[in-house]
Amino acid sequence: MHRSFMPGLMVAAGLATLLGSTPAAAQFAKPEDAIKYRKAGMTMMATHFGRVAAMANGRVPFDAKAAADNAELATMLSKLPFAGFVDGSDKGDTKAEPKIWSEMDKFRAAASKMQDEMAKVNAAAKTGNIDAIKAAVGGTGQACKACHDSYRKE
Ligand code: ASC
Repeated sequence: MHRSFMPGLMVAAGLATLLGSTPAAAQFAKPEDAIKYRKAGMTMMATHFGRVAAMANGRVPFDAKAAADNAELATMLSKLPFAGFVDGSDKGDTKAEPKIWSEMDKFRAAASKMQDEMAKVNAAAKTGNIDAIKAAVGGTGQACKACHDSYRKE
C-alpha cells in the first residue's frame, strides 16, 4: 500500500519545490553568482525600460505596441534583481554600497518604490497615452536615480 503512493508523494514534493522557486526565493551557490544575477537583472530591466524611456523622451518615434511590450517586460524584470542582494554579496565585482546590508529595510523600500513606479509605466503603456507614459517614466527614472544615489558606488 505505502509503496503505491510514495512515488506520487515524491513527485508532489518535487513540484512544490519547483513552484516555490519564485524569483524572490532565488538561491545562489556562491556570492559571485548572486552578484552576476542581480547585474544581469538590472541590465535587462534597464534595456526594456530604456526603450520606453526613449519614446517618452522623443529620442525614438512613439510606437504604442513596442512601448506596451517593453513596459510589460520591464515591470516583470523589476521584480528580479533584488533577490541577488544576499548576505555575503557585499564584496566582489560590485558597485553595491555596503550600507545596503546595514539598512536592508530602507533598501527594500527603495526597490519597492521603483517597482510601484514601473507598474505605473506598464499601466500607462497599456492605455497607449504618451503623456501618461511620459509622467510614469519620469517617476520611475527618479526612483532609479534615488536608489542609485544612495546605494550604488560611482
Ligand atoms: C535608466 C537607467 C537608469 C535610470 C537612471 C535614472 O534608464 O538605466 O539607471 O534610468 O538613469 O536617473
